[in-house]
Amino acid sequence: MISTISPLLFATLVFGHGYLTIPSSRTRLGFEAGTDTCPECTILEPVSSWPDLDVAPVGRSGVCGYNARVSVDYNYPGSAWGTGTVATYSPGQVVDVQWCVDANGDHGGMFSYRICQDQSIVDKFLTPGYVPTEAEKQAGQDCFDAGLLDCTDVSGQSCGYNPDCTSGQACYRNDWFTCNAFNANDRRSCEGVDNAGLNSCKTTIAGGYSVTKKIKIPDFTSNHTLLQFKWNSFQTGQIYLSCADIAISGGGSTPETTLKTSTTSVTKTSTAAPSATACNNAASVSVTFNEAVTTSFGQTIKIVGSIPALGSWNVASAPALSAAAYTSTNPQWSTTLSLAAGTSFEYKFVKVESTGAVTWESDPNRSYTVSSSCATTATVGASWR
Ligand SMILES: *[C@@H]1O[C@H](CO)[C@@H](O)[C@H](O)[C@H]1NC(C)=O
Ligand SMILES: *[C@@H]1O[C@H](CO)[C@@H](O)[C@H](O)[C@H]1NC(C)=O
Ligand SMILES: [Cu+2]
Repeated sequence: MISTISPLLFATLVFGHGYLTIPSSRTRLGFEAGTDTCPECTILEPVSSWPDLDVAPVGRSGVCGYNARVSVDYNYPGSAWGTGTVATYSPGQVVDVQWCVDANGDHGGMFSYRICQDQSIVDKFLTPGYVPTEAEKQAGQDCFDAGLLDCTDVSGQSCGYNPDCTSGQACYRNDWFTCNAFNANDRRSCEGVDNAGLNSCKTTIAGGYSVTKKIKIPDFTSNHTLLQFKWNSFQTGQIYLSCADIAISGGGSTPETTLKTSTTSVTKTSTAAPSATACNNAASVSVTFNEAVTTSFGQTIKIVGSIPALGSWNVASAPALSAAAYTSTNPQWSTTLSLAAGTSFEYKFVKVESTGAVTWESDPNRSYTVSSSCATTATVGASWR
């Protein structure tokens, strides 16, 4: 059904979001110091955030996040964060960690915590006044990716699969933490994970809901290292990154602990990539493009871009999206296209009036690379801009 809805509702798809609160992230400290006026707005976008959770380069967002709204780079110490640590843990300790999702920007998806065990890499993010290069930021992220703190490392913690992810997709894994179904009627998305009350944590747009989990600190010590939080949005092409300065000290590691750790990491490899060795690379991928855009009767949304399947920048030959799933609360246009694995292209969504008049999205062009892994489906979530 197509209907006109208020611009306010559209804004809810654009603003909102989340950040690490416990331990206090650099973002939280920046907010508390008044340097940052929207801690939940530290966003890596637009990127492919779903279903391949770790494919998006971190760019200038780095491992700790870049808040473009206030031009704050959290990848090096500032006056209010990064020169000291906010928590001290011990190796193997199980600790509570918490992040905060804004009531208007709860995009569902999955989240994770990581620790990079290479001190020389982490040190790049601890030096006051030194701005890591994008290459160093990416090298940092690669190290954090290798240091995923699995949900399943904590005995007794329940670790599920995301209801918006299907078996065979790259997101189908329970070592990450998951939000509830994006469109669930009850306990939806990330706010539904704990069902915490509104304003159980602080955001600036519509109030926050806290999401608390347990992680197991790895068998590793450092006087100053970083705990990274990463949330991949299901609904939008957005990833939220923050980090906290922590110390891990004490607790000698026994031979048993070492043995257990190596066993765990073998298990972890097979959990993290369940089908990596059991598939042939897909020749083509069914890529679903979901565009959140408010339209009125007679308007059509198309996707036009640099490859023939997207009309080679010619709107007349570009595929139209379907409004079959459009509702006033979720104004979603969607299409699924079969695209050759590995293809890279640029594109935009356009709004076409019944008169034929075309409105283009604002610059820059969006870009996408079709995965060339086992996945045969992918979803790109976007909002009109
Ligand atoms: C941490 O600091 C203490 C005291 O300065 C020092 O003795 C120790 O070697 C440091 N540990 C590491 C892992 O750097
Ligand atoms: C987007 O792509 C078109 C076609 O290649 C190009 O003409 C245009 O300059 C691009 N826009 C930006 C902002 O790069
Ligand atoms: Cu958002």
